[in-house]
Amino acid sequence: MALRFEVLGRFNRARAAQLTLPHFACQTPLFMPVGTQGTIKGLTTDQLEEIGCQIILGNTYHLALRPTSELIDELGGLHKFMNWPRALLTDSGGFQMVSLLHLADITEKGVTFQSPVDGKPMLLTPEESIQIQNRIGADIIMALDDVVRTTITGPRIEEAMYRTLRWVDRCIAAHKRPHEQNLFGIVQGGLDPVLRYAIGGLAGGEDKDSFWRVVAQCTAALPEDKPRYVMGVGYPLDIVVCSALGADMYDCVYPTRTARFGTALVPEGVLKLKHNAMVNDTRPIDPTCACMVCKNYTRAYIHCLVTKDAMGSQLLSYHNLYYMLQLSRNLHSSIVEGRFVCDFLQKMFPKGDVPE
Ligand code: PRF
Ligand code: ZN
Repeated sequence: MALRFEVLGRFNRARAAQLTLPHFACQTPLFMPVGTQGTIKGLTTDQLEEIGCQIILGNTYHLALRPTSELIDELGGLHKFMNWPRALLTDSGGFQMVSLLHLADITEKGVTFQSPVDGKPMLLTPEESIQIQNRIGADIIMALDDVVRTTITGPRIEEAMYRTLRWVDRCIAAHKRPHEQNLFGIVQGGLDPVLRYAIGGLAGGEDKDSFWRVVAQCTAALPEDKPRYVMGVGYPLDIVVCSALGADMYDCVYPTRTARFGTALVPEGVLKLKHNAMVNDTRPIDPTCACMVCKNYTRAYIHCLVTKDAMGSQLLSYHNLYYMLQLSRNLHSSIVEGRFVCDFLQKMFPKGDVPE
């Protein structure tokens, strides 16, 4: 087995655990920054280690197109190629194709799409997704799933749920490196409580009530001794709530994407650095934050850079990822110490108001 999952503490349904992978022993709840193309936009791998990043997510679809999985394999695998000694996870590619290419067509064989390189039709099968991910060499690889929008209803959701189960068997059969890489299954099922067995396919625009309800239902049904990963989540509040419901792992482009639009994550919510009020504000982004950016730069300086110079989004990405990783660490220690993050909710909702 290429994975060990040890629960170190519990608080009601929340768990704090150590997830030991071939390249790193990670502490959960675990936020995984997204490095689609083999890089977290704007940060070096040294900086990622410095802020305590434990695992990075890469996308099979993007890496397979460029530089190609064959080249990554030839050059010694993704860890070596991107100079990242800690853990990596690759997503299987189906979700990215369906969300990026509206022309993707799903049949029992796999996902057919038009190559963005030459426009030719291409087919990604469960076997091929696993073969590509075996070449890339991440610590965790994901099964190819049939992803449908959570906002649709009817028989298509049931079809996607059963097809994803059939595909996971094909992925298991195709997996050639089970001693070095862990294959994670994904179960689809939309928002229908009858169809739902496990977690995936959420964060697609459904309301929080339905989303949290499905996570609660899934974590109750999933094995206690295995990590539970909610894909594509999320916002700080979602990570806190899902962790309270017993989920362990998350990934999201939000902290780095919102940074590029000039938004910082702070305990009170968000701070818009583009705002005119920042022009002569000499405070750091977050006076309570211990990151390199908050120690060294003012809001006024970042306001001046933001959208004008790449350094603006780099500094904001650094702070935002530090915020998410610090949140994960706080969740871990508060669960172990039996005081589950009341401070997070008090700062985010000082008037006791309820989010949308
Ligand atoms: N499946 C895969 N990747 C994903 C998701 C999914 O359902 C989501 C959630 N919508 C984010 N990333 N394979
Ligand atoms: Zn900071």
